[in-house]
Amino acid sequence: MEGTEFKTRLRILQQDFDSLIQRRNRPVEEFNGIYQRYQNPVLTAAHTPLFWRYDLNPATNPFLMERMGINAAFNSGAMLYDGKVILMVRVEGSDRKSFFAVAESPNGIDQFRFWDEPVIMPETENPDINVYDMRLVVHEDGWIYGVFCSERKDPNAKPGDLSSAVAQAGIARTRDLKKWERLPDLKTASPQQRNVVLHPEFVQGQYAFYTRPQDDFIDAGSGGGIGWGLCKNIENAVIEKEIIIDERRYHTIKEAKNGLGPAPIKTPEGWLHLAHGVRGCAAGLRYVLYMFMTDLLEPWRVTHKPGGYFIAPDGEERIGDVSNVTFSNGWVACANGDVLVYYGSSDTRMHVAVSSVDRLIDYVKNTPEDPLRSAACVQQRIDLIRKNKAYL
Ligand code: M1P
Repeated sequence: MEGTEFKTRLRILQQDFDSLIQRRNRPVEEFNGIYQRYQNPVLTAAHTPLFWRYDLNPATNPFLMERMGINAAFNSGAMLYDGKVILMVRVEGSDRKSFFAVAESPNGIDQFRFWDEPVIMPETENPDINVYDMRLVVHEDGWIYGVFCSERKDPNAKPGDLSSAVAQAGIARTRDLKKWERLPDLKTASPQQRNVVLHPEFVQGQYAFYTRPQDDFIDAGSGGGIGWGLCKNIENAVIEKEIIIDERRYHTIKEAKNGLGPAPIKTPEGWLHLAHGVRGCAAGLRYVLYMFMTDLLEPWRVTHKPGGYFIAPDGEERIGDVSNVTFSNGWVACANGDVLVYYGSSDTRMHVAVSSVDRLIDYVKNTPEDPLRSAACVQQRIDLIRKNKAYL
């Protein structure tokens, strides 16, 4: 390729990239009163900097080829930092390996821009093969923690079985989101753990974790749902006693498995929780988001559990690398009471939905619980219809 052609193509790539980053995001027309979706994903693979993907030296890359592709940018932790909204993004290279990278936005709705370099996450003695789905927590001990899934090949897999894997909760901490200290993985009685979340406050003087015990890498098996356990020492985190606080149920949105999303938001009425529930269907697994509330002083005690899903895949969200998935591991409670809910769709891209603490409290407290039987659901709806008669 001629030098001028190289430069022209690079300029076009740069212009396209800049207009993608600067593109304003607008609310969609529909509004259910609970949260407002936005038109564009806040992050996609195309938001990763060109210099992560292209060798920009005409001498070593005369065809201006994309040398190291990015496949997806999804399932992000979130927090406010230095007056910006920060996403700790699960970025997946075209080689299928995930890694973490920070993207920041001045308003949390658009203009997300990746920091120049991905996170350098130290490994443990037993190196992770894949890391993903970090939950960011500003803990009252003063550290920012990142708890994430660390995946390794199953050492007991039979010869020829190249798929069996072991998932554990990796733990790291930082003061500045740049330099990370890796701590030993969480130890529990369960052979596998995923979707582990650190509670932001000490409970009974100890660190507290939400867990998701599972027998197998994919199947929750005897893992009954979202668990809870305390641990004395975060530098060698061991949960001796794990209880299930939000169980899976037959013929619900969380029949196959569930898992906590981001760390809960503290409100005067209780802790607001966002989680995902999974069910199987002919099209495969379907992941939706749901909410519940726990007691302020006993965060393991569920006080309100609205029935049904909060967010389910919609429109283009339904399609991607792993279709029919909405997954959240990040939200931000803003000073003005807004809550920015970040969710990945179909393991491909990131979206935002905007709600508020007041709306979410109303939602969790006043949405009827799942009565678990069709006839009881009909009765719930008839009660609503008859009450509404007075207003028609
Ligand atoms: O592919 C869907 C999701 O699968 C896993 O979640 P869970 O452990 O609940 O099945 C995670 O790998 C998640 O990243 C992914 O979005």
